Amino acid sequence: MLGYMGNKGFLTKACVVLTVIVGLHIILMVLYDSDSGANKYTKYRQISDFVTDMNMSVAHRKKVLKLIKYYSNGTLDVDLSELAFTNKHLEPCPETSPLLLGPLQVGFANPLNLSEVREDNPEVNTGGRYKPSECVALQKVAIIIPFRNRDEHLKYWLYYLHPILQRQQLDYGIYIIEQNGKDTFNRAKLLNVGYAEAIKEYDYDCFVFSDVDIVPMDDHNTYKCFSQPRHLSVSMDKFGFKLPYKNYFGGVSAMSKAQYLKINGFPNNYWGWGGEDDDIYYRLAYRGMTISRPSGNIGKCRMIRHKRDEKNEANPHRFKRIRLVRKMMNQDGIKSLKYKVLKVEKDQLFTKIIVDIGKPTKGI
Ligand code: UD2
Ligand code: MN
Repeated sequence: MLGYMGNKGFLTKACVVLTVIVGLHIILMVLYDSDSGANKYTKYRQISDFVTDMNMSVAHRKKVLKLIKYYSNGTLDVDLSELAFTNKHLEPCPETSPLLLGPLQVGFANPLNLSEVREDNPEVNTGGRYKPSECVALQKVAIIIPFRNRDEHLKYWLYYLHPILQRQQLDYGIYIIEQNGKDTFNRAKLLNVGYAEAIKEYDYDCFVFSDVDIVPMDDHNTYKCFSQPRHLSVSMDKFGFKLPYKNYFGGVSAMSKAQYLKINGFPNNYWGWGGEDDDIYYRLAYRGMTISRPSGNIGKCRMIRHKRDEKNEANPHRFKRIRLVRKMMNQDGIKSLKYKVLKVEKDQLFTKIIVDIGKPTKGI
């Protein structure tokens, strides 16, 4: 790890030094060629093209251009943002991001201000979208959060998760799926809506489904997909940092598009608290998949303490429904999903989609 970093650091430095020398040479040629009639922008453009030809990453190119601008002593007074930076020379990101920090301090005592969270994450774009500028992300991940009336929890989630996801070098987008109205809450149906809406917007290949109140305590717990469906919230504070039972799949999970479609998505008819996470587990098991998990240490998470929400009382039908998974999973899922989008709100930190998902029919 260290050896690799050291070597890369040396090469980067050598490359910057070489480029700056050549760059300065060009600047001198351009600046002293007063007959050329070229304006400052054209001069800068020429240098920019030259740097592109050097086969550099965008981040690296930006650094070199800044240096050239600095050494030109203000004579090249052009805003860097005016220049188009293309991604054409980027390498794929490494399997493990070199930006990870390891164990993190997570607490929920200090009140948060969303505008500060926005300022702290200047590289996150409208809709909560980000992709690394230093390399091509290995996965395009939609993060889907079922939501109603949990604004305080959402602030903490955004505060902690945006920096983590950026360090994980993911190409990601955040989707808050808000159930409209006051009928009984339906977590799994909201997750299906999140999937359906996210794929309309971008070619996502991985979907992370997360409660709004869970924050990972180690950034090595990457919010991406694996060859088997992934359960990420494996050791939670509320369960004494243990898995509560072997087949537990609640909290935070990740599935590739193929894994999700293989189980016909999630059930739409679990109204109220409980059971839907076990239904999803059985869908996966019945389709021959196994659960992938990080180690208990890497998979540590905190859940913000809360009371059971109104209109999310324990679902009395959950035990009966669980016994019917094998039969129901073909009829009920993403293929039979019906809902109506009422409003889409684009914040810098997230896309919020307010939906009408109906209400439970009698006997369900
Ligand atoms: C557990 C599971 C959760 C789910 C649930 C049963 C853990 C850590 N999580 O969560 O994945 O299986 O049991 O349904 O064990 N929500 C709202 N507004 C509401 C109600 C719920 O936004 O009024 C959302 C929110 O994202 C919340 C999630 O639904 O985090 C799960 O609800 P919960 O936090 O009340 O349930 P909990 O903690 O028992
Ligand atoms: Mn919770």
